[in-house]
Amino acid sequence: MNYIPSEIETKWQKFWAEHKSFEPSEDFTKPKKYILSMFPFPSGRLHMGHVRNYTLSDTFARYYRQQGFNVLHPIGFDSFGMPAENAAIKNGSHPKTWTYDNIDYMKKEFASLGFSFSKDRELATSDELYTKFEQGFIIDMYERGLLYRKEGMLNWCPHDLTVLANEQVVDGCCWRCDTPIVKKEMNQYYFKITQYADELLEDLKKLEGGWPKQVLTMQENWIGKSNGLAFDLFFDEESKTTLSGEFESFDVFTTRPDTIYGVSYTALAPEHPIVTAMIEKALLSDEVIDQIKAMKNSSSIDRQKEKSGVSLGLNVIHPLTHKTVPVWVANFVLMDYGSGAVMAVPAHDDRDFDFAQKYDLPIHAVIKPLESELNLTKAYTDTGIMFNSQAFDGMNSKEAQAKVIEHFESLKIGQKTTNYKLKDWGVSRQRYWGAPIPFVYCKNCGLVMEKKENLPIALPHDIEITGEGNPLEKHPTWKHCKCPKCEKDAIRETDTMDTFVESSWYFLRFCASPANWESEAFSSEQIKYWMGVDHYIGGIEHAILHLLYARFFTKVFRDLGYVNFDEPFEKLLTQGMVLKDGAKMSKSKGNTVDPDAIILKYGADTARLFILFAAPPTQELEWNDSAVEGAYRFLKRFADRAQNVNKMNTLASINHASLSKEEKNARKKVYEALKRAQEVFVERYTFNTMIAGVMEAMNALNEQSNRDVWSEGYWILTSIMEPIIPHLCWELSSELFNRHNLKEQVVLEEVFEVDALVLGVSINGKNRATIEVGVSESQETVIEIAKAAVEKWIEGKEIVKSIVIPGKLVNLVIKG
Ligand code: ANZ
Ligand code: ZN
Repeated sequence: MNYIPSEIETKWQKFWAEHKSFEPSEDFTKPKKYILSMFPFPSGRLHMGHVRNYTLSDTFARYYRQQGFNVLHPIGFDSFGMPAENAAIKNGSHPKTWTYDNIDYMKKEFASLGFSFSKDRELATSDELYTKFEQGFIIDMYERGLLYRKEGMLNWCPHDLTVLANEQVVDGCCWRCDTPIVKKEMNQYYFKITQYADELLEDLKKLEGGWPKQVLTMQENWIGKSNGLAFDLFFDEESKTTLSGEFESFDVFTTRPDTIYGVSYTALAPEHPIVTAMIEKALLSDEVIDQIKAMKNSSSIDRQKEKSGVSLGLNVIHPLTHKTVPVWVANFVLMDYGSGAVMAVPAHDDRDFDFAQKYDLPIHAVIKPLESELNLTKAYTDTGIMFNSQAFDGMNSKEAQAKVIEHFESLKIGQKTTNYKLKDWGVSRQRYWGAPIPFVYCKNCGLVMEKKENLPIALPHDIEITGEGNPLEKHPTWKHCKCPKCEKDAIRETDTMDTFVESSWYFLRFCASPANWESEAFSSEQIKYWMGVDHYIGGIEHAILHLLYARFFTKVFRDLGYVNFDEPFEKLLTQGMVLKDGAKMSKSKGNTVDPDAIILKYGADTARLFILFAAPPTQELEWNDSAVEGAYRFLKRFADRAQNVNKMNTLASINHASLSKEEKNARKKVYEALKRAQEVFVERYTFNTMIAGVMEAMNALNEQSNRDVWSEGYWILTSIMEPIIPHLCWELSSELFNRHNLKEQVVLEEVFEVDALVLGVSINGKNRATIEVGVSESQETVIEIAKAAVEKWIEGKEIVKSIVIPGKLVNLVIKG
């Protein structure tokens, strides 16, 4: 066959579209696989990272279809978000037009790559139908107390003019535009994800084996559970007077109760209410106030880097020694963790040590190493033996932690406490291109949620996007509405939702079918059958945010009675990056390769083959033009060998025993490749080794010319390769086998049977020769063959003993 990819590929893409070849069945008695790749943002064009991602999921989907599974392999677009608005600002296009034009283009690209997505379930999260169901869930969550509104200090991106979730602040900067964030006091909506903190942590255990370790660790650290002691520190009389009796004490949290006797100062966050009150009451000098303001305004990275602080001139009483301890404000104390105040132990904590050095505060050591001397050129943060700690002296500091907590509890001055780093998820965004939060403010009724029958609360189309402020806020009429409760004039919420809300449940939406697509988000039977996702494939950059939120939504939906399981994604495959010249492909570096150009030049099958052959999925993939050429040449050769093959509808039977050595070897290689393919899909997904197996088998087939062996080999190899190079394999398979081979293949074990063994022959332990003997040969015959092989060494000698070690060697012991 003359290989012309453009012809073959267009032909089969058309065939698949016309025949709706990849729609899953709603026969829920069949075994199923749900194969999902993380859906793309419709940025305009696919990049190679996308191609890799969807080639991987497509390979799984096609493989499981061959195996007889009912396969759901859907695709959608995560289509709300800022880039659509940025494009509007830049070139005046309407965000909706920009988004849906991009979607149309990317869908064509998907088709040109031969991806076997279900067409019926395609969606964009900016579709009004999607918004309608999402807003319904938001209302359910509000009714359950899982969504609330509060005034808080928020991360504000001065460039994008929007609030960011903590997760979207990377090293103190906006995750999108890298502008340092500032703190701003605003009202916003939060999901109570912290209510699920413990379950989100505990259930990571259920994902062991199915998810990469690295991702589990990242999630664990993000949730950040710490056990420790919380207790109150009381001001001394003089300080209470200074504070005019308004504050008696403040609360601190420590994970090192064993260091309690080493406390030499305490520190409050610059935002702490006591500090705020002192500023308001003019209890601090202007100079001190300025210093505190500077701490508040500096970005969170700077606050972690260079320590700064100032004394408040107040003292608290140590709860056990009753000595006075000075109170400071310190930039490294964060208001949104624990209680926003710490007991500082410079001898045993790095940050406290740096701070004490800088401001010349005392350092009291209370723990020393077991064997060496204590050296306080830096903090000693390990465990050790306690001293200067009254009744706890001599104890192991690790063991003392529980004891100190017990002591505090028995005196009723403190308690064991668990803290989480995880914060509630702030979801309000002051942007146009997002799902409106379905609430209304009414003068009579306060905050009122919309009625479900009024959903969706859709976006207005006539909008002016300038890049300043919230376009919905500035729209002349949209926000004016009637109160759903009392029918009087009211104002609509103009905040839209964080786009991570949409991606937190899209995998559930795909379970709906054309039968109920319009009427409900999904049915419980559909969810029961399709979930969990068997293979979820996507980038490691989603290891924390998206996966944590999707897990949270799943647990909430379970508690709302919508789903019947705890975790949505059974197996997670995080693909490596695509590099060129050693660097991640990116527009700014100018090292991208355009998928469309590759398809035009070589065809989609070459692109797919190269991507899967160049590296195992989890590793980085270095783009290599000559390897792309190599993949193309392999396909040409592969197509060319069709001339050696008989047209047939079933696999012909071959008398294996009667074959030549080369013919036997060719069959063995073919079945080895099949075995490997079956292992690769369940175990390590190293498609590169699977392809290598096919290449080896092709070489072995080439070494012989038996047409039956060729035909059988080709039947099997085209079926192994179909998930990777579907266009060529459908073409070959329909030409030669009426597509009968595109189904499960059975490994024929007889081809692995060995009929000759190679044995070493040694004389008095010294290796002298090797022999080949039949597997069923008797011991006596084996010895005779061995003797013949070493004749020149044993001539005229007496053999006193002959030992056969089956499968390995024959040792002859001779005299003289
Ligand atoms: C005294 C102490 C002594 C501490 C010592 C550590 C070592 P994780 O593990 O992250 O939970 N801390 C508490 N609240 C804080 C806040 N709002 N901002 C900054 N730091 C805070 O860490 C808990 C430890 O971090 C606590 O234990 C406290 O310092 C500090 F040798 O208390 B520790
Ligand atoms: Zn009202």
